[in-house]
Amino acid sequence: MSTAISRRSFLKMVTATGAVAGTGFFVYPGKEALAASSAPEEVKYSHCVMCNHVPKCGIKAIIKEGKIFRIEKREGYLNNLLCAKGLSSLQEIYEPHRLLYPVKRTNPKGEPSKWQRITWDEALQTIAEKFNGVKEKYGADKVLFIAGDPKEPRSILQRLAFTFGSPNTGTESSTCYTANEVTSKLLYGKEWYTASSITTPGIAPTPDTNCCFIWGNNPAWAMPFSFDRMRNLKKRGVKFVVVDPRVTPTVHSFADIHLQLRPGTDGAMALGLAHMIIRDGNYDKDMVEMWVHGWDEYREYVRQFTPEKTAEITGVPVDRLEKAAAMVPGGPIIIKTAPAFGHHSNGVNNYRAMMMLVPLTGSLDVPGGHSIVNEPLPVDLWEATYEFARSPELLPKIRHLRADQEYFPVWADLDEQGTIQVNMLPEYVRDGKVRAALALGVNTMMWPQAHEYKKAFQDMEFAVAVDFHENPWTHDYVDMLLPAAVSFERSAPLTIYGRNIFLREPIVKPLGEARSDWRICCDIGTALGLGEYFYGGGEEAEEKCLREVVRTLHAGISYDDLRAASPAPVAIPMKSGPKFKKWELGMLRPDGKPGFTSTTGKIEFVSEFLRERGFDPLPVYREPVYSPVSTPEERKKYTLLFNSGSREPFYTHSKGRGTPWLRQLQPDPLVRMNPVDAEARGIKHGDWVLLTSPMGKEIKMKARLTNIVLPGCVDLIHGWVQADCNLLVSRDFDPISGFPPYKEGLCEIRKA
Ligand SMILES: Nc1nc2c(c(=O)[nH]1)N[C@H]1C(S)=C(S)[C@@H](COP(=O)(O)OP(=O)(O)OC[C@H]3O[C@@H](n4cnc5c(=O)[nH]c(N)nc54)[C@H](O)[C@@H]3O)O[C@H]1N2
Ligand SMILES: Nc1nc2c(c(=O)[nH]1)N[C@H]1C(S)=C(S)[C@@H](COP(=O)(O)OP(=O)(O)OC[C@H]3O[C@@H](n4cnc5c(=O)[nH]c(N)nc54)[C@H](O)[C@@H]3O)O[C@H]1N2
Ligand code: SF4
Ligand SMILES: [Mo]
Repeated sequence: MSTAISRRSFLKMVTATGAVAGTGFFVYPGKEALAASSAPEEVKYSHCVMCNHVPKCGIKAIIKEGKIFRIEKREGYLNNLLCAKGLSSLQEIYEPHRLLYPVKRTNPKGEPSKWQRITWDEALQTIAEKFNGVKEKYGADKVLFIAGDPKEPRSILQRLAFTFGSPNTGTESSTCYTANEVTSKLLYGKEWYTASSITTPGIAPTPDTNCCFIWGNNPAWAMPFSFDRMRNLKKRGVKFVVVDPRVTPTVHSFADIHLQLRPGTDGAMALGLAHMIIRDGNYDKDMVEMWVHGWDEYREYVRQFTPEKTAEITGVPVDRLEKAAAMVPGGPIIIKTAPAFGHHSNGVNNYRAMMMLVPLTGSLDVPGGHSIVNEPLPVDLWEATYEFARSPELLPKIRHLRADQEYFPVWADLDEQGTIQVNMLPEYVRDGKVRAALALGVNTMMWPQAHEYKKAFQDMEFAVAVDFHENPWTHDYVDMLLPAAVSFERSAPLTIYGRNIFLREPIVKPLGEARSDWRICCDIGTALGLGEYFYGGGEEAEEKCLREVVRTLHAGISYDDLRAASPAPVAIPMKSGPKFKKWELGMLRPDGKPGFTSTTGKIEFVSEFLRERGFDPLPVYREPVYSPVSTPEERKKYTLLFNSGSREPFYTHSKGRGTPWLRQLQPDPLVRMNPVDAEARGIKHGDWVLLTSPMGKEIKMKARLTNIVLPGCVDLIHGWVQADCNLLVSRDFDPISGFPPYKEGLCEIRKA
């Protein structure tokens, strides 16, 4: 053990100076990471996972002496441009504070951690004793298996949970993608492939697309590769409407019309557009007559959202609303949105109102519209198979033990993949529904009022985290910490572009004693006495798992075929050509009848599923929980509307702050505010300011004065430990999806 600066003091240091320095206990000795520049070069191919996008961007790595020396874009690849984060992934692997060994806590949880290095054998034995102990005393379901933003370990984590007997697996998608999925399932039915493909239209430029809405999405910063593809769409003459309270680079690059609405009023905006489209007869009458359930009730509800009322609620002038509605006729529309759309207390209903515009305008599963995937491969969102995760086989027997059932019955009843809504973790622990956890890549700062989640981990009988680094804001509350291999050191489940399947193999060896998440899960499964499902653990388990993933694709290819083709992909041919309007062809229902898998077999503009569970079945518009309209008293004290967690180009959530290239580009936690609001408060560009909200907490950020944000609005960047914007966000979850209201609320700012 060298003398050291800990990760904690390292973080303080980088906070204070923006510099990276020092070595320490868990610290990778920096110099050894570097190869001699004269050494011979070897080229290997991989994929970037710095922002966990699918499809991932291609990486060409120059290797010398077994170390990555340089990273370049991968020519001839679908996503071949690398953003700043992708280019900096080199620094993530050799970040001087990589965690290299398993460690256990020697002091109480909740205090600054004191860790002791242990062997993998001791770690696995302890985990097995603790988890099996909880299982014997309280039941297997009391152990939670949770993954944060990392997507790749989710299938193996589920296999581990279900085989152990717990239905309680959760992910960060509790704040991210699942609200889209819930919305889509409420409209079209539980069938997952339909739901996921409709909500995420691949912007495949076709001359048939008439108009593209970019709604609550800033691909310029959050999804650079799709930004590029959308530019092609623009070049082909497609018209764009951007719906965003900010004037982002996406607005500058695309918007023929910018609807700069008050945050959180999207539901009213969508209902207002529907009003004008119906008023002008610009809707698909056959579709509505044949395939929409609840049309009369919906049309009656929409009647009240006149242009004038919509303008009053959203703040967008009537003439601009009319211009946007007038763009719709003439062909199918595409609505490009993003998970962040669900970050509202009325998120799902706002979403439903917006997504109903797709069938309303005749844009469902037609050329140039929102297509439903043709001959879907049986892979989950994380590029492994359900069969591998064992969900179809095991989940039906244990799903009644889900911890989220009483809190979010809509989510729980719609979910067939086995991912619970984890945002009530403090309540689950308080109520004894969760007593232990395996946490792969979890960051407590992702939740509103993070201290409650920290306490939840602290109060568990046993919690073990797996990460690249020791992050005190999460790991001070767990009992044990295991070192994870980074993407370049491990295989992926699979990497899939359309029907092209890539095998991503490790390009360098793991540093220290780091292990891949897949192997760690197999090792834990084996230690738990379930070795037959986890190949006995050990170094070869990962490959054996992947062989099983490929086998369960049932696509006529094997793992060896993929390896032989690597780094090129293997293409899975379609049995027949693409089909459209698949519901008419009976392709969406297991019984082969025309229609959808919803309760009524139609597209539910009025949701019977919601009605059965006591919710209003219409896509009702409700004001944000805190807003000038709903809380006028609070508004007097907190005069600014806030939007937290806008993506910025250089970081993914809480990651990357220790990466020198990125930190140089963005050294401080920022709040963007309009110069008008700054001047009224005596704040100058670059001043440190204090932010407060009705939650009673205070954080300190640096002011960036910019016209990107509307006067009266501010925009806070998330993921900074020294300024966690989620302390200002309330836990007023959307009652349907359980999503937090990250993108609405009130706050006040003063000079520090
Ligand atoms: N205020 C506000 N809060 C938000 C949002 C917002 O917009 N506003 N957005 C929400 C959304 S959409 C999301 S997706 C979440 C983000 O969710 P988080 O899960 O908080 O994302 P990260 O900060 O990336 O944290 C991931 C952790 O996993 C570790 N890690 C990364 N890759 C791996 C891996 O492969 N294996 C292992 N074992 N560990 C790994 C990282 O070191 C890090 O500690 O935040 C949510 N929180
Ligand atoms: N660089 C980078 N890229 C990322 C990530 C990252 O952390 N960093 N995270 C990834 C993840 S997990 C996700 S979920 C995606 C998120 O991707 P996006 O959803 O595109 O990201 P955001 O910047 O949170 O939000 C998009 C836009 O929504 C606008 N907005 C805010 N409130 C409202 C509102 O009430 N109504 C409307 N219509 N618009 C509103 C914001 O002004 C912003 O311009 O990004 C992914 N890409
Ligand atoms: S957009 Fe950037 S961070 Fe995301 S996969 Fe591509 S290169 Fe990596
Ligand atoms: Mo996300």
